[in-house]
Amino acid sequence: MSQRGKIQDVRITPVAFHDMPLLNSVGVHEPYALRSIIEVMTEGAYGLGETYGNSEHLDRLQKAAERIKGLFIYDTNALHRVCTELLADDGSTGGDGMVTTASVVDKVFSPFEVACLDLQGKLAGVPVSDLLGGRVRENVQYSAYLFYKWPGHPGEPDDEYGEALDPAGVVKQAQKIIAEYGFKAIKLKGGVFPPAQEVEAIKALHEAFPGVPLRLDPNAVWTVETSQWVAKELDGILEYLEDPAAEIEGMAAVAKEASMPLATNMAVVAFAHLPPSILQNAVQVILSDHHFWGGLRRSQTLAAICATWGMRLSMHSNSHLGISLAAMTHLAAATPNLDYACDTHWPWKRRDEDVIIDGALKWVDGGVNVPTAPGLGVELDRDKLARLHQQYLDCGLRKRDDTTYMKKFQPDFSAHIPRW
Ligand code: GKR
Ligand code: MG
Repeated sequence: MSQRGKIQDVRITPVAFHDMPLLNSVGVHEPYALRSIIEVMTEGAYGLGETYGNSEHLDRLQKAAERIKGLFIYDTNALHRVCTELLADDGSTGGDGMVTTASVVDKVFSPFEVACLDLQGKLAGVPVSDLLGGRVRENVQYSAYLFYKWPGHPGEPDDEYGEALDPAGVVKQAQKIIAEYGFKAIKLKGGVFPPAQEVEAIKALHEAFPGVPLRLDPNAVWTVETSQWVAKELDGILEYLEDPAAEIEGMAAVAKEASMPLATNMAVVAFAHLPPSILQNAVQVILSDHHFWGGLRRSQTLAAICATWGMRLSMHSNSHLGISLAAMTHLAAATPNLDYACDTHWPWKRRDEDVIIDGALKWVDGGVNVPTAPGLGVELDRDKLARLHQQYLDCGLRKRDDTTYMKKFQPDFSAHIPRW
């Protein structure tokens, strides 16, 4: 092991950025989304990582940060080992308000691995995509990720996207988002209205955007029977149906009848879930996400498993900032079979709110050009970081809780599954 690249310090800064009232099966997004920004320091250089910002996760990150000092940025195996030891007695799945739960170790390890790869790239003068095997594409395509939404947060003026609560509103949202970014695939977050209404929304999108691949994701709120009905209704229209029913067993039952592939970021979210899912042919597309699959290299291991077992690969997203977008883009650029348009929540954040210096990530034709500068290719803007950290301190949110926020306005709301 090289003696160069010893981790001298680790800094973790929680930040908050404005979010829009996006509806989903568990409620509605709060006015702010939380993230943690990780800096790993060595030899006068720093590497960046970005991950969830809820306090429970932040606490684990801080504990891990203390333990990884003195390790080498090249020895990510040691890093993973330290996270495993640290979290040995942690039985939680680290879900905390999100619809996806996964391995806590992989979640904690991920941003440190990304930061180490950023540093490795910076010190070697090569982009992270080179460290991951080299770019197989110069531009990583993303999908137009549509949400049913309120016009603005209650009590606040309408936001730039306005209301989308019916098929016409969803089509209008798609037109706006596609006009701005040029996306060539569309995903609708469902699980909000009765399934027949969401089926109508997809049919309206199909009519408005003929030939554009479409996906629907109700986050597992439907029964197996309802999922099978939706699959039949949308035969020949959906590119894939994402998490219609809950758990591997539910997905396997739907898959037996559905004509389109089923995708998941809920039933299979950790390596341990792969064998039972493969045995039952429960899902045909895994939505990878380096934030919970254990970083970029473990996501490539997942890609290899998918290739071996004939599953395809797409990418899941949660509300995120530019460091995550850079990491997602390098990963997809260097992973040949990650070839569906990836999900991103990017359009839902304010353009001027981020922690990186403007201009490094270029949106072209529905995708992001893969940065070619060393490392992730993005640099921290310390003024912006300070601003978003202050916003974190001021906003008072310490975890994501879409359900409680929803209940403030609709007291009878229930996040019970299955709902339809
Ligand atoms: O942002 O509301 C949301 C989504 O529902 C998100 O939490 C999910 O994790 O994007 C996600 C998904 O594909 O399930
Ligand atoms: Mg999903």
